[in-house]
Amino acid sequence: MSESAAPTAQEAPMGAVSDLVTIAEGFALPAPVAAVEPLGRGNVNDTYLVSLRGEDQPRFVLQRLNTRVFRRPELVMGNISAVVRHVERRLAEEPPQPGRLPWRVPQVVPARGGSTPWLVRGEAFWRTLSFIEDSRSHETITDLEHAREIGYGLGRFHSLISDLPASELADTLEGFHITPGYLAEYRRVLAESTVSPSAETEHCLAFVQQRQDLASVLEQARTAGRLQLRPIHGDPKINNLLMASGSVIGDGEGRGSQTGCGQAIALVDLDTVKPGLVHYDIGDCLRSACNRLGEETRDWPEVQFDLELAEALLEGYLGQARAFLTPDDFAHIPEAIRLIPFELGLRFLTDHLAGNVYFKVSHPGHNLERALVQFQLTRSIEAQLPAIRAIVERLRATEVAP
Ligand code: GN1
Ligand code: MG
Repeated sequence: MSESAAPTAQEAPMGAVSDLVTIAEGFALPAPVAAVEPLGRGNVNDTYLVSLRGEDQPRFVLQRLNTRVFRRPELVMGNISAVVRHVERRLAEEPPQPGRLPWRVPQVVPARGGSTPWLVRGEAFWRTLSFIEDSRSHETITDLEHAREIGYGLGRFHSLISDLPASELADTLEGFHITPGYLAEYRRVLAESTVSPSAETEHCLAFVQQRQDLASVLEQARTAGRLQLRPIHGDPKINNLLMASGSVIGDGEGRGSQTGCGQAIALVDLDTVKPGLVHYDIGDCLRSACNRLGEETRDWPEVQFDLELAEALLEGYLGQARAFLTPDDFAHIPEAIRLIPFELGLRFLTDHLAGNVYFKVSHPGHNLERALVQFQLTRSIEAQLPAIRAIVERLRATEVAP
């Protein structure tokens, strides 16, 4: 994928609120729309929360897909529908997990009177999904239990899609998470960049220079047949894992027993579901959750990879996922933990050098700051790599209670 090839700098400005209401009403919602307001902090798509008129109506998530990134948005919708169908079938077949709230899946809402689950208005591609009520998401990690739940959530999702053949999903974002491709793109953009050099850019350029040989570690293992393509989420960062905000778990006899508050109950933002390596997801989840300052901090010199959080997260993950991981999968987890923050830093840096054409930015230098955060995180991971390897090895050898 060429992230910086797009000619225009930013998303077109948001539509007026009345336009958004009209667009939302183009979907088969159960009641008239009361309000549409911005939701979350996506770096690529525009996302809104839709409330309906009347008591106790469910809410919905309206999104405008960025079609400069997702060039075939109808294939994105096809992948989402395939995964939702598959996961629902699996959930219907399996017994409830004791002590756990049910896993939840967003529903795709069809367009009113149409045969598609999307609407095209001018150049814009819109779609609507159900909102997962009684949940909350976090921009930064709270504690070890939160980390364990994030790991559980990713493992649960991977486990539920582990028997969906990757060949049933379209490649909706060619080159996504293929680090050598991002490196080639970086070199191309750097050669043409007119961004004035600064101490920070020089620091980043040197950082990449020293690590370019690491870029192909996962792709080489895949080409050699040691790692296999599977369906993956593609973007399991901390704020895409939803935690229950106070529900009660039933005891099966109509009585509520224990509170499930804080349990992971859904993994949302399914746009990047496609064939890939589970390692992309593992690396992305850890780089996002084990940096206590979060990926948007400006205090990049203070960024660290927190080993304790990583251990708890991996423990939660393996409690669900160990059954379908091979010895080669385990062996590549530490490298993935190092590679994915490096890759994201490279993507942010490239976008900075290209003039911010891919990720939304709120101020000049925003992508450079984000790159510095990811590179500092990579440096911290590198310094702790022997300990990370020891944790993965210990968890591989120990059966962890799910
Ligand atoms: C983008 O827009 P959002 O936040 O869902 C990006 C991810 C990055 C992430 C970093 C399609 O995701 O790959 O990890 O920003 N998504 C795409 O915050 O490029
Ligand atoms: Mg996303």
